[in-house]
Amino acid sequence: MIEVCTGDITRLDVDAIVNAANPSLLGGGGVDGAIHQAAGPQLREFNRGLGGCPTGEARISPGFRLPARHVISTVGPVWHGGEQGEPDLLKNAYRHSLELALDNRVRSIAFPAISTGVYGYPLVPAAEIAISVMRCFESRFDLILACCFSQSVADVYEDALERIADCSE
Ligand code: AR6
Repeated sequence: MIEVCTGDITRLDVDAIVNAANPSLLGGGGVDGAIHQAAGPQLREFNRGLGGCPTGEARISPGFRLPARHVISTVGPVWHGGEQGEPDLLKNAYRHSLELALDNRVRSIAFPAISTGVYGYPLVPAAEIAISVMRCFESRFDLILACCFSQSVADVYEDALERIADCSE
């Protein structure tokens, strides 16, 4: 099942929350800053040992002080106008996060709107990519949550969820 919710992803009691990280995996602003703040300094220490993460890939860490059991960090693309492989990179970020979750027996997972903040990806196409990849994995999870920080973002996701009913890959 895919659901859209509004609020702070760091509060969610799910098997895994996904972080919209940068390639260092050592923290930053936005949702990344909030997750590191809530998980505590052990997340940064743990991630130091992971040696970074290229755009479109994903890495897993324990949740430390978070209610979530795991943090899956992925790196979405920076938006440069759409002609530099951004859609495929964003698709890969979602796909690799979900594959890594399955490898770790995660049954419930929450995603923020990857790349749509500091990285500048336009919200509507980003939400369409998020929902279409989620549709392809839906049957293998109990719950995939699209965790939106504001109601206006949630509205865009709800619309995409209605329009995109199946996995098209
Ligand atoms: N819970 C859920 N969503 C949130 C939260 C939260 N606590 N805080 C922000 N958002 P962004 P990006 C939303 O900028 O575009 C960092 O510095 C936010 O409103 O966090 O992938 C990293 O280190 C937006 O809708 O991520 C990277 O350098 C969405 O999360 C860079 O930002 C994503 O916004 C990554 O940029």
